[in-house]
Amino acid sequence: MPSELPAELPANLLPSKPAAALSGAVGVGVAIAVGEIASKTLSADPSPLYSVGGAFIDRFAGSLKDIAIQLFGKNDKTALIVGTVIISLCIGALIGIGARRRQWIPLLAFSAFGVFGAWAQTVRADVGILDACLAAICAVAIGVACTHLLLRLATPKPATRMVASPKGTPTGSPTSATSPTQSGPDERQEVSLPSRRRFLGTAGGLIVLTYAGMKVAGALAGEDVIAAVKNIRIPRPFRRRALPAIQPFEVSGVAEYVTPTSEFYRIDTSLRTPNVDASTWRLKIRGLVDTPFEISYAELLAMPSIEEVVTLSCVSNEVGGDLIGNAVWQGVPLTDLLERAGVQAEAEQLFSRSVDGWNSGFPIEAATDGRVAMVAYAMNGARLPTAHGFPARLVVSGLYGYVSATKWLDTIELTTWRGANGFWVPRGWSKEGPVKLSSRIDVPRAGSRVKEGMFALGGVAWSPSIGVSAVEVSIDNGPWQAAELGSVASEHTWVQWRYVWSATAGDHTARVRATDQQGNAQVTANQAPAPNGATGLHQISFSV
Ligand SMILES: Nc1nc2c(c(=O)[nH]1)N[C@H]1C(S)=C(S)[C@@H](COP(=O)(O)O)O[C@H]1N2
Ligand SMILES: [Mo]
Repeated sequence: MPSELPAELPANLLPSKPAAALSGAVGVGVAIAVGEIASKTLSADPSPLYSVGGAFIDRFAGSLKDIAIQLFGKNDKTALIVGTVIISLCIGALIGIGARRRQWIPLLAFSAFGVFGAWAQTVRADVGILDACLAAICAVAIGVACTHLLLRLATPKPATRMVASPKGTPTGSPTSATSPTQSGPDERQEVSLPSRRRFLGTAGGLIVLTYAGMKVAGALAGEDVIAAVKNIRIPRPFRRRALPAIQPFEVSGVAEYVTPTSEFYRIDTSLRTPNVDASTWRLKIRGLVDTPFEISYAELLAMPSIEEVVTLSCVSNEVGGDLIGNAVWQGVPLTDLLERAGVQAEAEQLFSRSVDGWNSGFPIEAATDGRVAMVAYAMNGARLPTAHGFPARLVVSGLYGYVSATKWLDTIELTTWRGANGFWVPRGWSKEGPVKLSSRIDVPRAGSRVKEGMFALGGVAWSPSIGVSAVEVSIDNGPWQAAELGSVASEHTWVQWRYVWSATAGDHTARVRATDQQGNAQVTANQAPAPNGATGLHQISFSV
């Protein structure tokens, strides 16, 4: 064994473990920030970080049976990204500790990170492989360099003077025959300790730079949409849909008939809301059609449009839940686009894809049977907000969002029923998703206390594309009593209801049920949202 190359460096010539851990973690942080900036400047968006988060959602969204997986509200998404960063930093700390004795570890481990990030970018989002690799190489190179720089600053240097023998030195052990240093070099090296201030100063500087880099990357992400939408003017609809002039009653606390855009529920799997540039966006229509075509945003807006009021509901909405809203939508009827393409006889499914890869599908009949089915570009009189699918989305009355309401619409493909499955189908949700007749009590709130005397209960009921014909209320399991119904723009929207009751002191329960325009009664058996929508009657307890 060549004696001049000891397998292990003596421990007193290594960086301390905390310093090494910090070096690795800072290196990973720098690499993530570089990945963010590089992918923004290379237009390799979404970045490695967000692509990895997205891949996580794709992979695990279905196996987490909880409905929260479909919700993925703003907080869940932030939590996912923050969690990904924290886990990465911890792995970085381990890399740093490993690098104390094995200098090749950072390069290898960071490269693995880079490959994973680039893989997620190219496979999950359609980032070009060259751009993804370039971003990964920048991130890995700079991250590894920072880790090594810090490790070097933390490494004690051998002093020139050698100490002849441990004998007689205070650290020398009389039982050194069994001590692990026995096989090491005979001489003890004196070391000059690294400057703690220089190490911490450099690490701190890199952390500040990383933070600033993430902020810059975030700002780069916000810019384009604002620039792109400045000159957009929504045309007047070719055919308007009048809102009810007045409602026969108003119960304060009941959901407004038209949900304000800012209060409209939001559900999607996208980690970073797609920023679509309307000036280059094109809606593609293809598949089993005679003449596939593409249409630009300006061309879409130039087509005759309709305005319709449609209630949109999420399949994850629990009985009594609020994942539902009613809005005025403006857009181009699907039938106009399908006519232009010439749908072939074998086509059974209208399958649509979002710019971020999410997809959904429903039977073609839903687009052609006369219900509202459109490519919508405006919501409540303004262009679609980014969160709700700018520049265009599908709105189909009577179908849950997960099978129909594709936001950031990119492609409409006509295919067979077996030809494609939407995003949620292999994740345990039904292939077909008609909205179930349902009703909700908004007033009084569950658990609240109301005043004795005449009191109005109120809420909403819906069966989009069929309409609601009756709502009944039962207090304390008493007989079902007819509620008054509000006015509606069409059968595609929910209806507000009111039931006036003389409140007597004590604890009470209230239940609500609805009947649709075809005479079907609301299903009373309780069923969870998965796989095709919750059933059961909404019941609340309150006291007077
Ligand atoms: N691109 C894309 N579109 C999507 C989704 C999604 O995850 N990605 N989710 C769908 C689901 S499950 C619902 S309920 C509706 C919600 O639309 P909203 O966010 O405008 O309320 O969008 C649908 N469109
Ligand atoms: Mo949904």
